[in-house]
Parts: sequence; structure tokens; C-alpha cells
Amino acid sequence: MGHSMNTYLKELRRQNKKALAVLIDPDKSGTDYLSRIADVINRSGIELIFFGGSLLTKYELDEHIKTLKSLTEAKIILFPGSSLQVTPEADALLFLSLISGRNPELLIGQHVIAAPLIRQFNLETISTGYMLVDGGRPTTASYISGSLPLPADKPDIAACTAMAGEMLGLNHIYLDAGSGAMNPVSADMVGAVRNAVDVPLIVGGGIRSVEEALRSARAGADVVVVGNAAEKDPQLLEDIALQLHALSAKTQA
Ligand code: 1GP
Repeated sequence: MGHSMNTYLKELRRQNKKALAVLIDPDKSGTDYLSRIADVINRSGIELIFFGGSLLTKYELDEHIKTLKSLTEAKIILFPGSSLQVTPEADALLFLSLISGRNPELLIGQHVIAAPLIRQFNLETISTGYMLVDGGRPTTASYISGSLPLPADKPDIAACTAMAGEMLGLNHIYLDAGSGAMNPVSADMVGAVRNAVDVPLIVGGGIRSVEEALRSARAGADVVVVGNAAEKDPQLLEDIALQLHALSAKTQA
């Protein structure tokens, strides 16, 4: 198993650089959409694609990933809703334990089922404490996961949860308001988690503007994830990438 994505994320954090990940929902991935989004990704130097979701209505992961790979050099990281979304075609897999919830299936159950496949496929795993945060309305992620999201106005709970995740050896934290969230995770919460742990921090859910993306990054996100807004407005994705990269350059100076 390679470690290149783990190393990449660790270096991002160490050098205080910011990356943008585009979340592609496999259900919305017609070839047209994939080529349009790949164009923007290539034009803007976007580094990462997260691929997956809480619910798949069709299994076409392998074909989609092959298509994407023919269109862009960006790394494709699986963002699986369950053990059904493991494929050797991707560059790595977010091995997510839903530590904000108390559903044993998503804390460890699906992982046991997926582990031998991941080993067989020689797929790089990115061990991640996944925290769903209340984004103002139920999302597919909160419903399908059967878990209570973290209260949006309780940064202390988020900080302690992330701390416990890090102590358990999870070496990334993903704070997610859920795809299509009304409100993104607050800067207060991102900041509290950033102060509580050293590991790379991924933040997403409901980010729809350059300002919101920058707010997360300034508060301590190393990777900002944009899904829905990218589908609606590819230009926005380009603007966010530009500004995040500019922020990286500034923090380098
Ligand atoms: C969801 O963080 C991602 O898991 C992205 O959310 O689709 O709301 O951008 P959006």
C-alpha cells in the first residue's frame, strides 16, 4: 500500500498550504458533467477529487473513475458512504469513522467488511475521524447514517471529539455539515478543532462562496471541500481555487 496521499496531506498541513477538493457525486456524474468539471479542475490546478456519497442509486464507480482519470491528473479519493463503495480504480480511500455519531456500523462495522477488499486492492487508506455537524436541516448524510449530528453552536464538543479521534490514532479529521447543508461549519468550530488537534483538517458541507471557503481555510482547514456549488457554478470553483492558492502563497511568505 502506498502512502503518497497521506504524505501529501501531512505536507500540506506542515507547510500551511491550502487545497481544494471537489466532491463529485457519482449519481450526478454524466460524461458531460465529468468533462466540464475536469476542464475547470485542470484550468485551476485543483488537486483533489472526492468521489462518493451517502447513497448511490446506480453502481458506475469504476467507469466514472476511469473517465475522470483520462481527463485529469487530480488525485481521486473515494469518499465512501459504505463498504459498497470500494474500488481499486481510485488513488486512495478516506477510511472514515463517524466519530460524531454513535452508530457502531459507521464507527467500525463497515470497516471490518471493507478491510480485506482494501487490502486485496492495495488501496491507500486515509484514516479519518469523520464528524457530521448540524447544518440547519437534515442532510442525506445525517439521515442515512442514522446519527445525530454535532450541535453547530458547540465548538467544545467538536474539539473534544476531534481530540479523542486523534488520541485513538485517526490521523485526519473531516468536519462536514453534510452535502447541501444550509449553513457551513462555523469558523468558531473549525478554529476550536484546529487548536485541539495537529492532524490535517478537512472541512466541507454547504460552502457556496469564495468568502465561506476562505473563512474555513483561515480558521484552520487544510482542505476545503466543495460539492453542490461546483455542480451549479463551475466558475465559482475556479474562483475558490484561485483564492485558496493565493492564501497558501501568503502564508508561505
Ligand atoms: C459533503 O463536504 C461535502 O460531504 C460537500 O458538501 O455538496 O454542500 O458542497 P456540498
